[in-house]
Amino acid sequence: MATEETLVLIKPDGVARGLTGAILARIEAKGYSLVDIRLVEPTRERLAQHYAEHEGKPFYEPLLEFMMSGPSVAIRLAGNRVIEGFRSLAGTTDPTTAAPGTIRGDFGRDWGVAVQQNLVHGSDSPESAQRELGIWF
Ligand code: DAT
Ligand code: MG
Repeated sequence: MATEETLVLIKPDGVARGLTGAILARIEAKGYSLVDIRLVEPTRERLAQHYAEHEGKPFYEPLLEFMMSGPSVAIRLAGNRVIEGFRSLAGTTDPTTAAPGTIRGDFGRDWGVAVQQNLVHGSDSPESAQRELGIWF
C-alpha cells in the first residue's frame, strides 16, 4: 500500500496564539512524517479554491476573512491512514464540543464570532487531499 498524504493547516488562530509548536508536537508524537512545511499568507483566490464546497453558506465570507487575518502553517503530512488519523487527532469541527484530548477540544473554544475558529484543517478524503495539496504546495 502506498503511503498516504494529507494537507494539514495550522490556521491563523493557532499561529497567532503561539500553538504551532504544541500542535506539531502532537503530530510528531503520533508518528506521522513531515514531508514539507511552509508559512503561507493565502490570497482570497487560493482560499476560494480551498473552500469551494462551502461557497454560499452563511459562514463562508467570515471563514475567508478569518483565513486572511494572518499566516497559516501548511504541512504535507505522510503516513498510513494519515487522513483519518489526523482528523481524529484534530477532533470534531466545533471546538466547544470536540473531545478533550484532541487539538480542537484541548485548545479551542467559542469566541463569539461567526466562524468556528478551530485551529487546524485536515483533508477529509484521498480526493480532497490531492486537490488541496495542489492548492497549497
Ligand atoms: P472541518 O474543518 O472539520 O472539515 P468543514 O469542512 O465542515 O469542517 O468546515 C470548514 C470550516 O468552516 C470549519 O473548520 C469551520 C467553519 N465552519 C464549518 N461549519 C461552521 C458553522 N456551522 N458555523 C461556523 N463556522 C463553520
Ligand atoms: Mg473540511
